[in-house]
Amino acid sequence: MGKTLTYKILDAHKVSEDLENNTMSIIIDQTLTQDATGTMAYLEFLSFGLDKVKTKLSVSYVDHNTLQNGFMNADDHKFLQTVADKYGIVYSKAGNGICHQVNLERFAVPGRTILGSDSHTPTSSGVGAIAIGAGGLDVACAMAGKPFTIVRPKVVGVKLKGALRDGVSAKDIIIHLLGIMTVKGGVNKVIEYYGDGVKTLGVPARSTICNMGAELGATSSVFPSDEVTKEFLRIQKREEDYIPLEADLDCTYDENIEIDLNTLEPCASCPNSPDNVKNISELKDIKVDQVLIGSCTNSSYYDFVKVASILKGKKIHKDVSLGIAPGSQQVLQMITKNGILDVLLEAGARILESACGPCIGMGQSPATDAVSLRTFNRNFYGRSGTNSAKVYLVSPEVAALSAVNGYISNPLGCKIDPEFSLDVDYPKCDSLLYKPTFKSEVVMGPNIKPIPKFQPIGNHIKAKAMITLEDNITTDHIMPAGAKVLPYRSNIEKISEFVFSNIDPDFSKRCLSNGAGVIVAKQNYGQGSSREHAAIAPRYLGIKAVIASSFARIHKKNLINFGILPIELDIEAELLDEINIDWNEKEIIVTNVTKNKTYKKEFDLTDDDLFLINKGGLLNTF
Ligand code: MIC
Ligand code: SF4
Repeated sequence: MGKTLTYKILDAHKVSEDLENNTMSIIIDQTLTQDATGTMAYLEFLSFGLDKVKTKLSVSYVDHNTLQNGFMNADDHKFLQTVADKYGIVYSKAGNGICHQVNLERFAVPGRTILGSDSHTPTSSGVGAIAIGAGGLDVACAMAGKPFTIVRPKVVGVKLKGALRDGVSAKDIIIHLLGIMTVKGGVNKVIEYYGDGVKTLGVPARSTICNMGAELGATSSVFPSDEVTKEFLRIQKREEDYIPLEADLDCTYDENIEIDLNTLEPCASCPNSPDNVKNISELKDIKVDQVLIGSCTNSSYYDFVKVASILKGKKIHKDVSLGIAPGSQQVLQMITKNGILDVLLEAGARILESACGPCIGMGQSPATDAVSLRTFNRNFYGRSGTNSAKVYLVSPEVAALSAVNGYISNPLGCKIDPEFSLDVDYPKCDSLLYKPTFKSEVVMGPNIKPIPKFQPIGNHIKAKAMITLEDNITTDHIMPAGAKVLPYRSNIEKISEFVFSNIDPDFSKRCLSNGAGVIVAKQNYGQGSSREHAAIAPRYLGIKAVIASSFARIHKKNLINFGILPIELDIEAELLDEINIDWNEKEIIVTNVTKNKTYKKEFDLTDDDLFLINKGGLLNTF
């Protein structure tokens, strides 16, 4: 029987597998980090005592904390630059662009495995790689040459049929898929695209789709590497990286979904979840206050060609603020040369830095109760910096047309203006990329604190429920980001003050005054970001276990990496109920002492996970 593309790549990188636990370990060819998760990842890497990274390529990007309001972020950048230079890592300076956009342009190679300390790392899978998001510690281990272990993924075959109509975009494909699969539908799966519709999508469009596979909770997504990929690599002046790759025709998928591109409608993810999907035609007439175009999902040259085609000769509505963040220096240069920047400026756009910016709450927070249309990938509660804002995730076409009209508008039929050709020169633009010289000494500013040491949690835990939560709690709920909190990413003691602060401002004080605590939640706990701070900071506050009906993949691994026991159970609990947990490698017994209820389950983590929890986390194993 033929193989899926997913398993062609995974099997070519497999170093071992554990059939009993249904896991496989793969060697990682390339890594990427960004600054908000990178400082921890490199502190962890430094603790291994190696003299250089062991990967084919590792790149350290600065794109998240670029707002330098005080010394902290600038100190982090300096630390990252000096570590990169000393240990053999390419450094992408602030201003060079969003990690995933630059990685796609300059470094992603078909057939390779890429591990990144950012959940949207699968953006690079648009060229036919298997790119996976992970916590910083897992990426540090990959840089040290250690294999990365995943649950053997199920492969979902998504057959794309036909071609998109004018005004319908790759973003609509993935939003539509989110409506079908939901934000937990992709956990421990790879979403593999095939069918005659694939060849109608350029690499940037494919990457938009792979990018938001993260919102499905998927391990990765993948497109074949074909003539379209070859052309993309040629215009990026690295044709030599091309190899053709596709699934065998007789392969079978674990799940099958078919999407008819010919009939797909422009759609949106409505507040506050990417899987709250409606067609634009159902939303028309909603007044819009803010429109933002950019982020690692939609900030390619191709996206701005579509935006400029709609904005050409028009002015944005007087009640709308339109912010535009080109994804990279390359994109910025291209829109400057091709007249697109003029069109945007004449329409009334505000040009933002080539960085994550408002996507991670770094500026541009909307007004109270405002409607904000964003071409981004996440509209979780509070992420924009304004809790009452209503954030809709849309395509660049919907965003541009709505900015002109002042209300949500359907771009069906909007064509690309031939003035803005896609057949242009793609400048190499590596002026903010630095190859390592192995000469620097590591510089560590005063805000960069050592990672706290944690003791093992022990097999008999007496604790209290420090918070009880619903389904789909995101890492933005657990460990908020934004301009106020992000500067403390290298300082666990300080950042722990902000755990759950958007939904329960007393959480951290309550934890510290109670000693041991547990978190009780429902389905898909920890969806979203790879930030390991959402595990380390609660652990610092005394959280020993999280009891949830189910977990998101990256977060579950982060909990284990820092010695917190993830228990998959649906239990009844209220705030401050006394919870006892007795566990060993065979079973877990959870007792809600206050409610006099006991729950039992088999121990279902792997031997490796058990080892890490018994040790008090991965860092204690070195
Ligand atoms: C995000 O989009 O939430 C982030 C910020 O890029 C995170 C990483 C982080 O929290 O630093 C991610 O997606 O992993
Ligand atoms: Fe940056 Fe937003 Fe992409 Fe995260 S989702 S990497 S914050 S642009």
